[in-house]
Amino acid sequence: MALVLHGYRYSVYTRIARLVLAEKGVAYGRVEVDPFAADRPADDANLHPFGRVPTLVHDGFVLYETAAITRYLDRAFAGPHLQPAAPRAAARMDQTIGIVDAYGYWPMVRQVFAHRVLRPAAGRPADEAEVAHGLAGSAKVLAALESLAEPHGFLVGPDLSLADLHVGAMVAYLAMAPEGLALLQRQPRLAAWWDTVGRRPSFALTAPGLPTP
Ligand SMILES: N[C@@H](CCC(=O)N[C@@H](CS)C(=O)NCC(=O)O)C(=O)O
Repeated sequence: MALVLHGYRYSVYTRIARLVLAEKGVAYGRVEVDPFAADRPADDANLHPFGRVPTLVHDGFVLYETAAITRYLDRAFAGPHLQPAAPRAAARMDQTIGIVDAYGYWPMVRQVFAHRVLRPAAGRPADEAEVAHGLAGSAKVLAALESLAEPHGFLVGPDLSLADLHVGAMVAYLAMAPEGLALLQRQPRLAAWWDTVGRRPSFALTAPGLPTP
């Protein structure tokens, strides 16, 4: 059995797939692919027609789009089930993942984290206007998640689900920016959820660190 994840160290979507693999206890290989590199090898680019990461390759089965990858991993491998069976909990999980993909990734990761944390760490210029727009967008997303979150425990019920890992990877990056953490702390359910979920070993195991100048 060959299971290989092609992804990038700092990619939040790659981390989501890695979190799922860690929670399920599945062994896999990794191929490091920088989707932002100008000289990306054609073999890697060919795996993903949109030039993004991650892509999963399982015994010749090639799969891209993180939400598809994580659902596949959950169905194809043993370990804890990360998708609730009840229709409404499953719908909330899908909705929560859809919200952060559609409305959260850009402001939380590409604007706040990239410009407040990643670029300065790498010695690259940051754009304060991007941070400001990102904080406004992130506030809206966190408010929506707060209104949907269960009062205690995990985002969509009593057990860990793909929603916790998908949102958690993005919140982990947002919370590395002081203003991002402050936004999170204004949402009591989400702040309590992150205080528990963010301490799971899978998050420590997949922490990407930061580049140096
Ligand atoms: N819809 C894709 C999004 C993946 C994505 O945007 N990945 C980022 C890294 S976190 C990327 O490859 N960005 C490269 C680029 O924007 O050119 C998924 O769910 O996998």
